[in-house]
Parts: sequence; structure tokens; C-alpha cells
Amino acid sequence: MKYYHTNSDFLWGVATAANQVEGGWNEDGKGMSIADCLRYRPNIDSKDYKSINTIDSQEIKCAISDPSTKNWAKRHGVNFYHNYRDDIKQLAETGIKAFRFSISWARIFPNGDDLEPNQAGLDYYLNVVKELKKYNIQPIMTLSHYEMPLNLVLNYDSWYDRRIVDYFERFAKTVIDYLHDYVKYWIPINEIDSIIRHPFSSAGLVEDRFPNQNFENVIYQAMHNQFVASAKIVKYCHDNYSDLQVGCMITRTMVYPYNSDPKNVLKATETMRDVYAFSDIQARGSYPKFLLKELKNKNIKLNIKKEDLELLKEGTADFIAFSYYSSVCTAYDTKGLKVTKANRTVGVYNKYLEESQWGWQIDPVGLRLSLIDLYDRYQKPLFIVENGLGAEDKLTCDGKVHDDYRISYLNDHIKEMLISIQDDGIELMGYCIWGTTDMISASSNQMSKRYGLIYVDLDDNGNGSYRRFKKDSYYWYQNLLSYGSEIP
Ligand code: BGP
Repeated sequence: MKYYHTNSDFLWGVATAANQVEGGWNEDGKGMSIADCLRYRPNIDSKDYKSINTIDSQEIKCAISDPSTKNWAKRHGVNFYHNYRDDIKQLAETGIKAFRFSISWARIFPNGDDLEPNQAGLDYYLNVVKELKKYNIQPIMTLSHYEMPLNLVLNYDSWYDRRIVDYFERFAKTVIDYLHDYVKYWIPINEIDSIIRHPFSSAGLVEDRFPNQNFENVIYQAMHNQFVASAKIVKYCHDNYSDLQVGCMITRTMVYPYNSDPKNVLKATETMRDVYAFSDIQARGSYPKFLLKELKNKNIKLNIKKEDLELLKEGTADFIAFSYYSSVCTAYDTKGLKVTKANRTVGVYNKYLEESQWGWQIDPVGLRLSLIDLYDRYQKPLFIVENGLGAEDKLTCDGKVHDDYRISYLNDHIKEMLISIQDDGIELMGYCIWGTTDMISASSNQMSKRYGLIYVDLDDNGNGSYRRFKKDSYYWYQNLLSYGSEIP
């Protein structure tokens, strides 16, 4: 038996996002956000991400005219807005050192373009971070995690509109100035690459609002604006608060070739290049040449100002944060091959791997490969800010949840991570399990896809008591954080 331990400053933690847990969607001055327009669809096949996360103007009208929380799951979340003290206390008792969460932009600037912030919103987050500090927990703060004020969609053109960069900057600076004494680690935009896969839920882009434009061009322009905004925040922190660290955050879905046919290897390399482009821009400070060529070939024209390019260089990320759930295979000809999906990435089934109930293939070694690849590429500290298993848990009549499948998923991934720290010479700041309590799933808006260490009594129709129950995985994590990890 061999025991591996991490350094005492390693940030073992948990992660969540405001729109998936908070609720309180119209309380204390909060404005309506894009997440409040995503409909609860208990009966839809949750693997059908496109229809869930792509909505049209008509659907937004429906959402605005319906003030209920019943149909719109993220409006009630799991009531973290009111229950945060108790949730944090329970999680603190596992021994975590980090708590990643996000700020609802619409709680601070209800319309996005307001001149003054909503003080109640700022105070709410101040209370949350003070509560974390009480237990010596480092807050890891994401500024934008799949939400923005709806007004910026309706009266502007979301992230396609350059003015949103200024509004985001105002929002970010306000929050950083207010909370910098408590929060050292910042992430401007969650999974910045997700704008390509789900442009509405990630960046508020509604296709029918751009009738005379190539929507792909719109998406890429919005992506560029997000890079500029992100770099501005990094620079602002570096210029004003030397003790703060700002990371970029990407979705890491490992992509393998289906087999050793060189054509499939090439296909996998091309796919991985697209994945890397997002971290290249933020970690190296410039657009990779291949991406510029690719855009040109597609006749996509971006409005990139000269000063943007300088900014990207000046505002490179201090660390590379990423989510990791799964891997996929890819093939140049997919005819006859079983298709699979992992975190909204479509690929080909890998016969060596098992899959989750939602068809995400489970691949702990892929995490180790990701750590090696990312560190070799950037030589910057890495941070696993999301890793976890979505599953349908059962609450027993005596209030227990026996989620041994989640324990085994987490255990296997952590093992690979620890081996990588020990043997691969990578630099890793921390590891956060995706899932504090259960929460509303991002891609399917369902409650039944659960990730938490703590079960929340709430179903897919919005019924339940919101009571919390610790799962077996909660006690397992607590044990791991107290005694360290054992690797056979
Ligand atoms: C990541 C998102 C999270 C989250 C997680 C699990 O991509 O950053 O917000 O929810 O995936 O995804 P899902 O909830 O769709 O299963």
C-alpha cells in the first residue's frame, strides 16, 4: 500500500453556481437573468441538450409573462439564497478548504446597464464569503457562470454587443473592489468555450434576434468579446490588487481517436486543437494561427481591435481552471458507430469505458492525461474546479443515500490526480467536487440529475421540502480529507 498526500495548501473543495442553487430569483432587487428563462422540462430526453438550451424570442416572452417558479427550475434552485449558512456549515464539516461559487450578475446590476449597483446584492455575497471565512474556507469566485441580466439580451445584442464588455467590466470591478479582502481566487467566465455549444444559456445569444447575420459569425464575435472582457479583469486585478489570482476556465473533455487509423488520429488532433484554442488565447495571450485560418475559411469576420490584441497579451491568466467529467472518441467516418455525448460534446462510444446514466463515459485516466497535457502546454498552475457524477439517487426511508457509484467515480478520479501530482511533475492548486448540495442540472434543467454530497428533497416537478440529507459520499469525502488518500 502506498499513501499519497497533498501539500497543506492544496485546495480540496466543492463547487457550485448561483443560477443552479440560489433561487430567490426576484428577491432583494435582483433582475431577471437568462437562466430564469430556461424551462423545467421533466419529460424531455435530457440528452437532447440543443432543444433544452437553445430558446427563441417567443420562449423568452413566455418566461417574462409567467411569474411562477413552477415551470422554471432555476428560479427556485435549491434555496441556497436563504439556506447558505446551514449549507456552508454542513460542507465545512467535511474539512473542505475551498468553496467555488458564482455571483449572479443580475443581483448586482439588475438590468446590466444600471449606473449604480444593488447594495442588497453586494451585501448578500459579502455575507456568504464571511460565512466561508468563518470556517477558514477559501472562496473561489466565478463572475459569470451561465447567466447575465436578461435586459442585456432584450435591449442589446448580448455578448455580441461590444457595450456588454463595458457593463461586464463595471460589474466585475464593483464586485472585486467590494470583496477583494476576502476573495483571493477569481474566475471571470465559466467554461468560456461553451458559447460554441450552447450560445443562449452560456452567453444569451438568441438566433432569431440576428435575422440578417450568419449566426456562427455572431457566436465567434461574442466569444472574442468575452476574451477581451476576461483579459480586462485579469489586468485590473494585477494592476490594483497584487495578491489576487485570476484563472481562465475551460471545459476539458478528453478526445481520443477511435482507433489507430491515422485518419482518426488526425480527426482527434483537430478536435483537441479546437478545445485548446480557448485556453491558448487566455494562457498565451494570442489567437492560435490555425483558428484564424479556420475562421477565414468559414468566411467568419471578426471585429478585433488592435488594442484587443494587446490586452489579450497583458491579461493572461495566472492559472488554468477546468472542469473534467468524461472523454469521448472521435472518428473521421462515424457511420455505423455508436454515438455518445459527454458534457455536451458529441463523440463516438469507447468500448473500454463504462458510462453514467446520462451516457457520459467514465474515464479517470483521462483526467491524468488532461493534467499532463495542460501542464506541459502552459507550464502554469492547474486547478480542477469541477469533477463529479450526475446520477439519480434514492433517498431511503431512514434518510440515507447510498451513492457508492459516486464514491467510486470520485475515488478513481482522485487517485489518478494524486498519482499525477506525485509522478508527473504537474503543479495543481486544488480539486473541487462538482456538487455541494444537489442542484438543478445545467444542461437538462432537471433536479433528478444529482451531483451533490448532500441530497435535497426536491423532484423534477418542483415538489419537495428542500430538506437536506447527507449522502454516503459526504462521509467518504470527510474521511478522505481527514486521513488522506490510499492508493493501492
Ligand atoms: C459544467 C457546468 C456546470 C454543471 C456541470 C454538470 O459544464 O459548468 O454548471 O452543471 O457541467 O453538467 P450538468 O448539470 O449538465 O450535468
